[in-house]
Amino acid sequence: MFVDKVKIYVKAGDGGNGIVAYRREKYVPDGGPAGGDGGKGADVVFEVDEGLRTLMDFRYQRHFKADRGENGRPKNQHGKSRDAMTVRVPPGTTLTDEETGAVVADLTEHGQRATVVRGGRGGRGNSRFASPSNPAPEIAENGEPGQEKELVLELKLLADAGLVGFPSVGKSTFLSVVSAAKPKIADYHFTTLAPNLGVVETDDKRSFVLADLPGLIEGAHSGVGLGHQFLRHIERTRVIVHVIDMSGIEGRDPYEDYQTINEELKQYNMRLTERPQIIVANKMDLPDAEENLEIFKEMAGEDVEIYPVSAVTKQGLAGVLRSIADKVESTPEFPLYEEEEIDQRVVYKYTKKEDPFKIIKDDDGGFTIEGHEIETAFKMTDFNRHDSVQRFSRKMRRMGIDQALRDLGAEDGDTVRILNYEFEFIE
Ligand SMILES: Nc1nc2c(ncn2[C@@H]2O[C@H](COP(=O)(O)OP(=O)(O)OP(=O)(O)O)[C@@H](O)[C@H]2O)c(=O)[nH]1
Ligand SMILES: [Mg+2]
Repeated sequence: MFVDKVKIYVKAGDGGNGIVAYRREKYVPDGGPAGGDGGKGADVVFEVDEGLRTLMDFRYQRHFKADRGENGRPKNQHGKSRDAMTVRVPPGTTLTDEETGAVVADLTEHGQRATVVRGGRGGRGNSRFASPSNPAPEIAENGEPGQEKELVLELKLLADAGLVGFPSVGKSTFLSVVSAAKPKIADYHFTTLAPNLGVVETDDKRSFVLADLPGLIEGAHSGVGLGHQFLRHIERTRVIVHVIDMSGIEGRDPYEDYQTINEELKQYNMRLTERPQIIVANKMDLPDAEENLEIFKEMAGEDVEIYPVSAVTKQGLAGVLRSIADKVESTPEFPLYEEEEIDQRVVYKYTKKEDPFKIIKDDDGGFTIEGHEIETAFKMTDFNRHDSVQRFSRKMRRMGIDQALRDLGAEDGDTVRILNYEFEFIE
């Protein structure tokens, strides 16, 4: 089965917790703090594996959770950090952040890697909080939560040229006679349900990769027929090979076909119209084809390159293949995304772009506090330790949350909620 679009969830490992511990040594009556830091949680990294051809494996595994860092240990020993979790994808995979729509990475070359979510840092152990005024603090931080994301993975094949056209015009037949590929061929519409790739060699010993795509019909961009979903596979191709049934054997007008398909390409993505296009006038072995070709040439004008062929009798193939190879060589690659569009930095920017916090008045008179920074601080607090709790309340004060609550009318004893926890507001 060919799978070219999936949605998955990735979560980097949380940092390990720091711990509270003290030195207990012979002849040292009251040892100092000695709680180690937690280790860093694992990142999630995507890597291209050229042995993969589709995104099929992701139909069975959609959740990827990386390892949590190890907790700190006594005697100031730090917990172990975790190695990144590697997720393998086929060449041509684009990763998009489902929430923001930002392109996270476009992975095309074997071995290319992208870190998609970062593991949390380890929480600090109590020895890090020692100060002259508090030489034996009862504070340890929990690990920082790992980042998480919903990602859309799309496979956009890496072909040099792509065959487009109405159903049954002979796209698969063409691929089958110019390469070793064995696509299904039949006289009904939508025989091809997923793209096929073939390696073509020209008579002057040049080669390129040609993709055979499912047929398009009018309205494909709005989902008619198989829709335009497969057009994502020609986004990377340098050359569009537009196949037309010049015999008109199905009762359609070849020139209208030509215009309809071009309109669909435009509707899908304006930039497809920038690609050089070669027209394969197919089925020239059938009656009426010659006459239709003359009319077509007149309508299309001089500038349009037309190659009359018959995929069935193999007439005219060498010339069109050479011309495709020429165009593939002379056309620069079309970058799918501008450099600045691929925003690897989203990973780091995440916390900063959010509001510091938001307070919602609940129906029962309580208050809910939301915001990445305060929620992270909350998760990193060990509420079993008095000093840790004190530190958290200082943070709330410093961020201005206490004052904001007061401004909204909070009084002693009111319920305040963060995430799924409740505590009391104390003046
Ligand atoms: N006479 C003649 N018939 C052809 C030629 N090329 C293809 N055909 C026939 O046209 C029909 C459709 O061919 P396909 O190659 O499956 O067409 P397609 O464009 O891949 O169609 P879809 O996959 O449905 O979009 C088959 O019956 C082929 O034998 C040709 O050059 N001459
Ligand atoms: Mg086909």
